[in-house]
Amino acid sequence: MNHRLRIISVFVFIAILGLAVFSAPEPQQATANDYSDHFPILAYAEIITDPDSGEAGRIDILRQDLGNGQLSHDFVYNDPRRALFNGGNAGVTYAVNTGFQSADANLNDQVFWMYDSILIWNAEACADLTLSENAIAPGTPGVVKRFFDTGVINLDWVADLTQVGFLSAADFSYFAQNPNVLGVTFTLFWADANGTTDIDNNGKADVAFREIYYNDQFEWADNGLEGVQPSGPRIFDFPTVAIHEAGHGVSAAHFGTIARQDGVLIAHPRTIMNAIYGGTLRDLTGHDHASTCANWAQWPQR
Ligand SMILES: [Ca+2]
Ligand SMILES: [Ca+2]
Repeated sequence: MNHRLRIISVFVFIAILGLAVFSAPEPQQATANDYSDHFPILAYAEIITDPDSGEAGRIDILRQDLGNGQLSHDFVYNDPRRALFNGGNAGVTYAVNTGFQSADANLNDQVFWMYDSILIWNAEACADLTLSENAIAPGTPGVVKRFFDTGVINLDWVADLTQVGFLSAADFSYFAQNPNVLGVTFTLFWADANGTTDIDNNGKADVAFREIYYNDQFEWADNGLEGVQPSGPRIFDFPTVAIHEAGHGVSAAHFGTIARQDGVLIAHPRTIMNAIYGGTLRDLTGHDHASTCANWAQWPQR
């Protein structure tokens, strides 16, 4: 059954940013296990936008995401390149940066939700994801944030997936350039002189790390308030967006058919990973279970 959705925002999967700033060193005599000339490139930004922005084409996108619910890029188990940065963990590590919090009045425990949005995926009984936490110094600027500031990708991230937190457009030029973006998950790939790598030969580009940011220009809540208020700004449910973005963080892709019916966008089936935001949804649905199980139940034997 279709579910009518009060449309607040639209997820848009945008393509390559192509922002590699490293020049690869001179090719060397490489062995099968020599990844010393590999470097990270910023490859994808998966964003959620405010449809009231009137951005051309955004609201009227009709799409079908009916694949296996998995992104075309993923972490490599026991990746020696990631191990250099995540403490030597063969699996996937995460970090929650508590230094960039929003002061929005209806956002009571944003740190809890930054954790919970990751752990809800980790809790899937079918999956062997087994995320583990790495500490990050509160207020450490994100790698992508610094990239937008300086044009350099610093080789100093501490986890494979980091909830960086809230930034304003004034603090994050990405949001200044895209003022309608509510939240974004950046994915960086490993590359070498020949381009994106796939060292485990699973047909998926190898992920170096991911970072999630939220736009504090908007009004957020986690206390049940959301939508168009009688007066004042519109309010967006933070847990809903955080769980969706964390889904991208563990390689979940958009899923479901998005259509316009009698002037109203509908999504079918309703899932956390729908390409549109249709109001508060804080539980994984059957499809979300299925897609993450299909991906991670095989970990690390993919
Ligand atoms: Ca791969
Ligand atoms: Ca705000």
